Amino acid sequence: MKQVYKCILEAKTQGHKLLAVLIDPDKFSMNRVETFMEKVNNSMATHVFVGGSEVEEGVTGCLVSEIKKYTNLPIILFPGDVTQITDSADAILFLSLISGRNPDYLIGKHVAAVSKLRKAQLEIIPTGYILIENGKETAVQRVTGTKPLPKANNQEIIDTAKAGELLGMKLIYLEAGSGAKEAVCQNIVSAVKQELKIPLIVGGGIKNKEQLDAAYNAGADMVVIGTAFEEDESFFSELRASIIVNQVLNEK
Ligand code: 1GP
Repeated sequence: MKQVYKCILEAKTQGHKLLAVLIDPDKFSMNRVETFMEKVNNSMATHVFVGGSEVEEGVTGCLVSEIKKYTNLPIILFPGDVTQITDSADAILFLSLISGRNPDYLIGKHVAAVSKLRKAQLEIIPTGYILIENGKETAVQRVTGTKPLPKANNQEIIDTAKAGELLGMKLIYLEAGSGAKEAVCQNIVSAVKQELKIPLIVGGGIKNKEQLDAAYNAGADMVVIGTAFEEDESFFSELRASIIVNQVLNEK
């Protein structure tokens, strides 16, 4: 059994940056899995996240089983709803939407998930999920009926992340939203990073290597990218090329 959280903690301690490729079952057809995963395996990706805001019941389980045939990377559920829980993954981000004030996403959905989780072998990783304003309405905002935290209010974002850590959450995820116009800005990432002892995930609107590096340099331990890979699979080659350049430079 993969020890997913332990490996994330070890990577953080050693300064190894992690990259999760997000696959949204609602936007992904089953017949793309094999070729897509070949590209994922040949890239710098370290994890696969599976989940979406609105996914038909049963689809996530089938997709995870198919992905598993083609990769050894850990597969982590990033569920928008209880119906997306499937035992075929390795772990689940047990998300609390701590930027919002909808009790369903702070405790209600968690209670509803327990009967499924009790029977599953999934590693459960409690995660404080913080939605940050990015200039347009996101699916998370619409589905959960919550407002994102204003991006200008650094202190509220920092305090929210710290409150999540103090509540015992094991990861904090700063989210601009899928396909966000603007990724979470570097000063927010670095300010939150300075407060936290637990690993920090950053996602939403990251579309190129410069933005990926900017998130890492600001302090993200793991970055999540979905839309950029969905829209242009050549982004994988861009990442592959940069790994090779780094290897060559390191060997000199
Ligand atoms: C969304 O953070 C993830 O929940 C990834 O966002 O699709 O914009 O890469 P993108």
